[in-house]
Amino acid sequence: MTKTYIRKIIHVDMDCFYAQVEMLERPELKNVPLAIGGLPGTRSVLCTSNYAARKFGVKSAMPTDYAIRLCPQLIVLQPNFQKYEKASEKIQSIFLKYSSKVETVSLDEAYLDVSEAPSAIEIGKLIKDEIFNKTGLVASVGIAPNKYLAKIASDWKKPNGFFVIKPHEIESFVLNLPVKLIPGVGKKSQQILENLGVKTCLDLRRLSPEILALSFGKFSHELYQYCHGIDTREVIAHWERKSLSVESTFIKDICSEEELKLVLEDLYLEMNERLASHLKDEPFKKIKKVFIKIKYSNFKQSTCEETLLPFLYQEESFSRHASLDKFTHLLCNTLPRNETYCVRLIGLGVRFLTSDEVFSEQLSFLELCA
Ligand code: TTP
Ligand code: MG
Repeated sequence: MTKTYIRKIIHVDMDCFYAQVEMLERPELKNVPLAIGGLPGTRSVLCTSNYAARKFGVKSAMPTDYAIRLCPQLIVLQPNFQKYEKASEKIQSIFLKYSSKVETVSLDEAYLDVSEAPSAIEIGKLIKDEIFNKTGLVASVGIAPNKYLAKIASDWKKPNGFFVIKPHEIESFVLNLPVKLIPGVGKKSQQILENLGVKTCLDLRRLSPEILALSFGKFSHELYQYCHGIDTREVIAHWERKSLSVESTFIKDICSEEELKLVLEDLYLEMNERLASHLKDEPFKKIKKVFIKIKYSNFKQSTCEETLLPFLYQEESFSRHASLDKFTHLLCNTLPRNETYCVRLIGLGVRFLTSDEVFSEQLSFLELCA
């Protein structure tokens, strides 16, 4: 008789990460509503908020000014990414002690495949404790036989959560699961499902495959699998940064090209600093594209990008291959001609050559030499 192979996946997600890092440094902020993001009066949005602020409805991506209307006593701090990256590095190094298969999703979130270990629950507890003992930060941990359920599990009892979905519990857990928690089900899909009378995975299972395919096309296959608790995605041990960008939302819309060019100059300097800091540990990363993003006062967005001959970042090579002039040119190409406009946000960024692309680049070079 063959034994079915059941995976053991742990998902770790730090609680209100940026806010927690700040609260650790300034304990007086611990029990007051706190948010991290752009300052009031600047039309920026929040990155996150602590749980005291969430009681007022204050959450990520909310405009700061709106958040303050909901919670007038809200304290807003500007983000300090270096601090969060430092905390994240400590957490990542803890993960690597417990599994070589760690997929970093973002600064505060990772999947670990611990299928070979006798007890995923024991490892989950050890990780949670070690994160707290070494950093003073609290994580929520979810454990399940696949990635999608492990992620739902880590969110299930947040903050300071620890929740396990064992293989034999999947069926009963999934039946009552609201479909809005399925990965990839956003506002649009939710609306379609609601129109079809679907709220839970059980409702979803009752839909005919034809209706599912008609309403969701290719996504219907994943939906079918998720509502049956199935997710075959592997934990991919290496995460790579594919792009890096900086942006600025203006206090007042800018309606002139000359003014935008001045802002671009500042952003270009910031971009250079961020690249230097990010790439000091990855000096072999090559830049392959540059892009500009513009958001107009009516919230419409346009982007324009240019492909470059891939080059290694250095301050000198950057100013040569991805000069301020190049970005200015992209900006002028993106702005509408013969039309008035007002811009609320401008961003600029680079895309990196991925390791797959580096590999095929090397392969074609070897073929050329053969
Ligand atoms: P999340 O893990 O989504 O949020 P969180 O850690 O703040 O809160 P939770 O307890 O619900 O996990 O994101 C991690 C960090 O990423 C968050 O602290 C700030 C940043 N972030 C943004 O900058 N913008 C966003 O829209 C979101 C969702 C997160
Ligand atoms: Mg988090």
